[in-house]
Amino acid sequence: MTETTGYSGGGFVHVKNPHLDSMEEDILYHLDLGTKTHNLPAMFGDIKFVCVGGSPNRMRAFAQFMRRELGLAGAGEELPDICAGSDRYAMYRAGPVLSISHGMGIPSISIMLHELIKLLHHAKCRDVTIIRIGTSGGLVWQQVTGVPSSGLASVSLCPGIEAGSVVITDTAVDSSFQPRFEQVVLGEVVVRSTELDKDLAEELLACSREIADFPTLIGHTMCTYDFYEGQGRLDGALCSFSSEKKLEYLRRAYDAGVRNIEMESTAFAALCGLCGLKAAVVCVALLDRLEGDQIRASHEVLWEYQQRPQRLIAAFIRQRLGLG
Ligand code: R2B
Ligand code: URA
Repeated sequence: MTETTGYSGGGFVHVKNPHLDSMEEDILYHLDLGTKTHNLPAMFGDIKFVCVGGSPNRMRAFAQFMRRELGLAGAGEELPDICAGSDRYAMYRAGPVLSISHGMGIPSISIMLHELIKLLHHAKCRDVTIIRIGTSGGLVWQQVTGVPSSGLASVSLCPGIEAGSVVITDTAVDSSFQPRFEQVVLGEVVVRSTELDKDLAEELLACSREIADFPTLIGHTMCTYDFYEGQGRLDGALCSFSSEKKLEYLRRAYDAGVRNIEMESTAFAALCGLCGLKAAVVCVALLDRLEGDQIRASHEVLWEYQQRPQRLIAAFIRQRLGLG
């Protein structure tokens, strides 16, 4: 069974569940919010941008950064965690921007997104843009096929990406490089499209041109169910393949258009697409997976890398709000 992307009338979020209407109360358990306990339209009705990312600390830092970028009162002060009653996810607000953590992997982001999308629906939010800002492993393919100094042989250098580059995803693909997300529902596999909003990706790329100090590109993002074996790493507790097999797989991924690898994009693209949300995925590459598996950069370097998607999204939001 295949499901296709949905578009929202009037800019509202589409929940596609007939049972919700007959529920007297909707408890968003993992967010510690609910339709009876909270006035969701008053709390969230004016949200226009939702940014999601793996780590609670990073999403708090992003909300603080956005408060400064938007010139909001109280910038620099401690921000309250809207989901403080739950220790699963953290949520912060900066004016029209909501910043939420989703943990690692598809099951974790799926639970958060179901509840977040219902929250946006109950709050009657309109014209919301949602962006995942995250980290990833990059694919840089440099194949030397000869000795250049001899003047006889040729060198073919495929354009790749260096660590610290930011990848804006055009299509999220699974570990067979297919643009699909498979969800098991009542024991049956349901296949969902993982297309993302192409215009939004181009708008973000145009924004990135104003931030000159790091490379940004558009490419496919491969989403896996695991960080180690699932991403072809040789350094997990289990590994049954050779270094050559690993490189051959990553090379095939590169040839299929994959420029980075992470663990949430297919589920994110599928859920947001079906519910009519304009969605983008913007991830920094922490390393070049063709050079190694371990993340060796210092904490300072990694921290600066992780700020790159945040800076790009801040520039985009400022521009959308006419502040840029
Ligand atoms: C990127 O980084 C995490 C693994 O280290 C995972 O959540 C992802 O997608
Ligand atoms: N996140 C991933 O999922 N993979 C990497 O290699 C780095 C960050």
